[in-house]
Amino acid sequence: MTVRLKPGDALLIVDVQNDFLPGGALAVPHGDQVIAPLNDYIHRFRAAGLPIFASRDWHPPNHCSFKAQGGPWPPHCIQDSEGARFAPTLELPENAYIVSKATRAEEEAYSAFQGTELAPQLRDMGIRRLFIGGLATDYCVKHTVLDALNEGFTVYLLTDAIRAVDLQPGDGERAIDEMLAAGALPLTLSDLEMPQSP
Ligand code: VGL
Ligand code: ZN
Repeated sequence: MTVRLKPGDALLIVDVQNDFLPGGALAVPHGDQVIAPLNDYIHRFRAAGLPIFASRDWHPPNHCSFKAQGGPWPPHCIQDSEGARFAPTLELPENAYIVSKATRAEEEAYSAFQGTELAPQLRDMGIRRLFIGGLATDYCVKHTVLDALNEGFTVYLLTDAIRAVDLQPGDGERAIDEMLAAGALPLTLSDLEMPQSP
């Protein structure tokens, strides 16, 4: 399958933050392997003049998802901490749109759409198709993709630019199955073609 980029397309990079990389507070196994392919996507979208969005997990220190508050996770992606910064080797452009989520202590939000203005912002910009990759396949990527489909966007899942936490073996594969069953379309870099020149 080949897909040609066109106006109305946007790249959405989910949570490629230090705490989700090897050595981070909530390291996703091989999470760093999404960076090189995502940089390739970034370069394609920039060359095509298409917008790039990057979500970030952006928790207060007492967030409900942390073990001290009875949640499942160690503290991670605390607002303004080093661990919450985007991976330094991710080549996000100056004009990338940043979406901060799960910013309130009482509410977990795996999806970049939950509690944010992302959907209206995308609609205002005339975006119809989203190309989604990042971390982690079985949490924030999955929930973001499912919400994007529910919001009516066409979703391409960048299968060469996602990695899973895999708390239970197979979680990542099951998440991919669920996203595809819900209507996401799998895509890798080699499927992508640049816009037709006028
Ligand atoms: C995530 C677990 C906790 C994610 C965020 O970005 O997938 N996972 N918070
Ligand atoms: Zn989190």
